[in-house]
Amino acid sequence: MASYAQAFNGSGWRSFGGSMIGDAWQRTEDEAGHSQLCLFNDPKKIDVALLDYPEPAIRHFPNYLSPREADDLFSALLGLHGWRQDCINIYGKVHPLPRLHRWFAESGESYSWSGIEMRPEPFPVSLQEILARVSSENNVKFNTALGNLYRDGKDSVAWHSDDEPGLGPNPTIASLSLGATRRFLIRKKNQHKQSMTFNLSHGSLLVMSGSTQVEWEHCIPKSASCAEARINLTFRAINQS
Ligand SMILES: O=C(O)CCC(=O)C(=O)O
Repeated sequence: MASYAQAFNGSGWRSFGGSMIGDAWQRTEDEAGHSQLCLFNDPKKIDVALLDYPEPAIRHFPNYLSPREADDLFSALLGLHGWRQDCINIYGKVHPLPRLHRWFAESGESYSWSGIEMRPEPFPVSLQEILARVSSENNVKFNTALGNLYRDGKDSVAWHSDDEPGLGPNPTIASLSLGATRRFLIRKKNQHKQSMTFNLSHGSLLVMSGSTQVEWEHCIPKSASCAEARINLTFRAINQS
């Protein structure tokens, strides 16, 4: 479990007056005086949370799935046919995306970004129970999921926010990780020095809500030491109207 110190060291956060709320909550404050709360010491439930007080913005559940559940889901998804290799056009040059991906949608909701039109496919049986669980636990009716398959550490996703118009103004995104542990970096858009790193391991869930997608951006950098595959699913609630 990443500790409070690991999560916040070097990113400008400091403990604020030692005020504790309940058993394990501690308020922190950045150099600009923004108040946040973080929760630690409960490895079974949650690792660290960054909050726009009083609304949670980022919550990390390192052991969200049991090892067995995570293993089964990982092999079921890895075995699916149809992981797509798409390309993007950057300044007139075509580049293959450094990962494979696919788009699950309950009712044919579409998704397009940077000129890529994702063809919706129904949620496979292996994902239906987890879709219901993540939805009910977060009080959000997730109806789609973007799946990313990182074949090894050469695959990555660049800095971006999940802020497509169909997601609404302050979307909740629930991000489930399977397979190899990869670093997930998140930084304040207008102040890159304010950043955090989460090591997203097999079976973990990271939930971003509130103003996270407006104010922060995230990425998965390449990792020279990673030779294993990883699958990430970001559950999203798309409003089609
Ligand atoms: O792989 C991850 O953990 C992040 C994926 C992501 O940022 C996205 O799908 O928008």
